[in-house]
Amino acid sequence: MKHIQDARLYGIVDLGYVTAENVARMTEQLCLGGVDVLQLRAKKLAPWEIERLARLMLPITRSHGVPLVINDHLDIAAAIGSEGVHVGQDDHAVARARAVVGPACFVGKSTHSLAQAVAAQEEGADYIGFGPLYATGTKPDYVPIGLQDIAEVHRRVSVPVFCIGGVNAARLDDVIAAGARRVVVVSAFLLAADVAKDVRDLKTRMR
Ligand code: TZP
Ligand code: MG
Repeated sequence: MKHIQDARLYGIVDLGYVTAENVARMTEQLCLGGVDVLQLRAKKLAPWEIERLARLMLPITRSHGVPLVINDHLDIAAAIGSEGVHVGQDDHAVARARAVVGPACFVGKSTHSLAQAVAAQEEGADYIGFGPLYATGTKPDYVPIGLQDIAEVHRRVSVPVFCIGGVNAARLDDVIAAGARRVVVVSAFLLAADVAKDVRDLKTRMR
C-alpha cells in the first residue's frame, strides 16, 4: 500500500461528474493511470449509497496499492476500514475523526488559507488540501486563493500539502513553479476522453 507521505498525485471520484454506474470503471482508470491516493466524494448521495460505492472501490484501489479516502463520512470510513478519511473546515475536528476511524486510518483536512493550513497541522491532520487555487465548478462557492501562498505554506507546514482547485494539464507548470509538490486533480481527469492516459501524462510531470 502506498503511503500518503509519498503521494504526489491525488485523484477524486466525485459523483458530481461520475455516475454511480461508472464508479468502478473510473476507479480502475484512475488507478491504472497512476494516482497515488484516491478519494470518494459524493455530496448529494445518501450515506448507504456512498458506503455501497466505497465497498465497490476498495478492492480495486487495494489491488493497485492505492489508499482510499472517504470524504466527510467518518462512520463509513470506520465501517469499511478505508485507509483514509477527509474532513473540511465545517466538518468534525481531526481529533473527533481520529477517535471514530482509529489509529490505522489517516486523516486529511481541507484548508483555504495559510492560517487554516497551520491550524490543521496543529490539530493533527496527516495531510492538508490547500485551495481552491483557481475558481472551479467542483467547489463553486469558494473564492480562489491563487498561487501566491503556495511557497509559504510549504515553509510553515511539514505535513504533505496537496494543492487543489482548477488544477489541470495546462496549469500544472504554473502550479509547480509556484512551489507545489503535490496536487489534486478532479474534473480534468474525470472529464478526460482517455482518463488513464491523462493521469499517466500528468504524473510523469510531477517527478
Ligand atoms: N476543494 C478545494 S477545490 C476542490 C475541492 C474539493 C475541487 C477541485 O476540483 P477540480 O475539478 O480539480 O477543480
Ligand atoms: Mg467535508
